Amino acid sequence: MRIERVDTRVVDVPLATPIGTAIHAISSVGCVLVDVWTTDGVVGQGYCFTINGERISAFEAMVRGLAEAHVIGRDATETSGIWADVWVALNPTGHKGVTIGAMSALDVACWDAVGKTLDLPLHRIWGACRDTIPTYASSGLWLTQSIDELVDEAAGFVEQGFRAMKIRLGSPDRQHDVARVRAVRDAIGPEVALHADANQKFTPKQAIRLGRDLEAFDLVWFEEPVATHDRVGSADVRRALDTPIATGETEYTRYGMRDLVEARAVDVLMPDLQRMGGYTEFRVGAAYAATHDIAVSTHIFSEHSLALAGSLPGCVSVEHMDWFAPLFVESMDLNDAGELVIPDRPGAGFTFDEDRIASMQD
Ligand code: SMN
Ligand code: MG
Repeated sequence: MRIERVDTRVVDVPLATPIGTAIHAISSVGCVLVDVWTTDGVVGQGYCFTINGERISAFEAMVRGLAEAHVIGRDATETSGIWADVWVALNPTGHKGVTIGAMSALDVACWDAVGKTLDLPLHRIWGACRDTIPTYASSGLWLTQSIDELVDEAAGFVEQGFRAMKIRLGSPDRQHDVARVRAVRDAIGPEVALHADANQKFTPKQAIRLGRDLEAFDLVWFEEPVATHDRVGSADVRRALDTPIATGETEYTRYGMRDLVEARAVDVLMPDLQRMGGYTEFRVGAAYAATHDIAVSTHIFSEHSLALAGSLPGCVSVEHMDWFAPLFVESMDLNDAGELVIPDRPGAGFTFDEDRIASMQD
């Protein structure tokens, strides 16, 4: 399965409605789609993205540069070797941001080609551990919504079959965040799990005060309470609260995971497929987390994270974000227990929907 060609294209996928967090205003996700073609005619697919497509051409250029120097001409099974070579080559440029995001798209595409060639789902190649994984509805309960809208949306998630969901925090007035969480908790009742995400909005003191006010609402976790670089602050918040702290989506590679764990800043690690650098490095980060008995929950990239969840015993949930669904022919399958089914299809289990993508490029 020698790789003979790598194609890239950029597509802007609009969100159903513009949304906001404490630090984002998002109306679309601009994606670089990567097709890795092997000499057997198999295509492996991956992507990376930026919010609103900002500076996405830099990612496409980085994918092309890495593909030409390190991927084309090699066997698709050489994922670890490609990763190691790219790591060395990127030393002068850096191991965060555009470089690692581009590497991620290529690594996922190579793995997808391997699975499709062998006609096996990736979680089976890596060693399967489950058929389904808990999830939570994450495409909603934004900071920009009124309390009435939050309550309606939360009820809608329960109607769709979700048994868990995530609300965003970060209102200028602490009591407003408390009122928002109370309204959603009242709407869904005690049996449905509720996560909360502050997107790094708070100082440690602010996060502790809010976190104490929110202890009564039995949150699954308080996510990114403080700036991602403030690992000591995150550890302070974690020590002060009973509610578990989830963080890690803004960190890069195994070393970002290590820094959070060593600082005792995290209860649930949330590696992001793009910022980890793809499946190969995500699995290294997850193995490191396992040596500390730290749970892992995947950050966005819902479709492509299912193969990871199906092979990582320490994975406790996959975030259900619908942003990228229009890219794929196949849909994520939510079962009657409100869990996502790990697809038993070859490779990552998802293929680009060419007609839909063409219509989005018009
Ligand atoms: C999030 C990430 C990226 C964009 C918007 C919101 C959020 C999450 O932190 O964890 O879903
Ligand atoms: Mg988050």
